[in-house]
Amino acid sequence: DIGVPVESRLQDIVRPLLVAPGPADYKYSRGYVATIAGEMPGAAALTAVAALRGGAGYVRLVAPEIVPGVPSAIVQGKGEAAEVLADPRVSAAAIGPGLGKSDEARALLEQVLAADAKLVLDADALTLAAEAGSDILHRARFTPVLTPHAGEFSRLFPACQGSKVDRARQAAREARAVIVYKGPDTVIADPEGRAAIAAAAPHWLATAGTGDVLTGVIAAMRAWGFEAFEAACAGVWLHGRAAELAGPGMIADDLPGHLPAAFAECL
Ligand code: NPW
Ligand code: AMP
Ligand code: MG
Repeated sequence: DIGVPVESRLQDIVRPLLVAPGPADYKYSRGYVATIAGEMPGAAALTAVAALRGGAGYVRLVAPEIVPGVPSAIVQGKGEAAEVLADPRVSAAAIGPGLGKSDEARALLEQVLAADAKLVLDADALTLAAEAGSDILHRARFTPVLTPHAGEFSRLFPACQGSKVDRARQAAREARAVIVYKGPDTVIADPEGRAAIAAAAPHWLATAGTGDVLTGVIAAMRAWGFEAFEAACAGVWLHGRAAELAGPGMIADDLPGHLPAAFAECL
């Protein structure tokens, strides 16, 4: 009924889009990302570093006070989320990794859904949206990107049926969002019925925190100016390629450091 063929040559979608910064660029012009994390400093750090390595020129991180290993990101306390999101230079916002499911987390999600920014929603933000009813996602001002793993997908879209591609497409229409349904066969689907499959990522991506890295990379692509579907495709490809370059035995902390080499292959 949707009639658009599944595009599995992800690299063909991604390669023409990735360009190096030019002489007129400066940190704010390259994309300003706000990442909103609540409780877990590790996840917050992974998302923020990944947004920077994904090419964002500026990352502001709303997080618990102590965040390890992200000197390039500007860290602010949770009470300052509204102020950060109101900054007109913020072009994309990521929420979910390390957010937690407290009342405070729910309030942060509401603030992000009201923001004038391109959104990437993952992890606990998806679980909170499932509790609130997925219609809450319709509040987003621009087509959001949602990056559920299988557990998060079934919480948010319990009624979707059929193959993984079918379920991703149904979810995209229902949520009016681009869905990145993760796993060894990640499916990226948009509300118009386009879909792409990334089935070549190495299985050693199955380790704690790799999803948090993907969220940051896609947020960087959104901040750069990619449309939601293209940002998701680019993020998934770069993430998988970085994992290949990192090799077996990698941990999520290693992944952002391999993004520049993955990028360089596209230029
Ligand atoms: P089961 O029990 O395996 O059958 P949750 P989460 C189910 C942060 N992190 N992959 C699974 O079912 C995240 O950002 C922080 C995974 C289980 O019942 C979040 O904020 C890190 N799960 C928070 O932790 C590094 C699958 O779903 C449930 C599944 C919780 O995120 C790690 C798990 O989902 C982590 O990223 C699949 N393919 N299929 C840090 N360093 O700070 C089914 N499930 O409970 O939302 O937990 O994904 O760990
Ligand atoms: P999360 O569960 O949110 O931490 O995300 C895990 C990341 O690793 C996602 O990008 C998944 O697509 C990827 N991933 C998980 N398991 C595998 C696997 N067996 N093979 C390839 N990629 C995987
Ligand atoms: Mg996750």
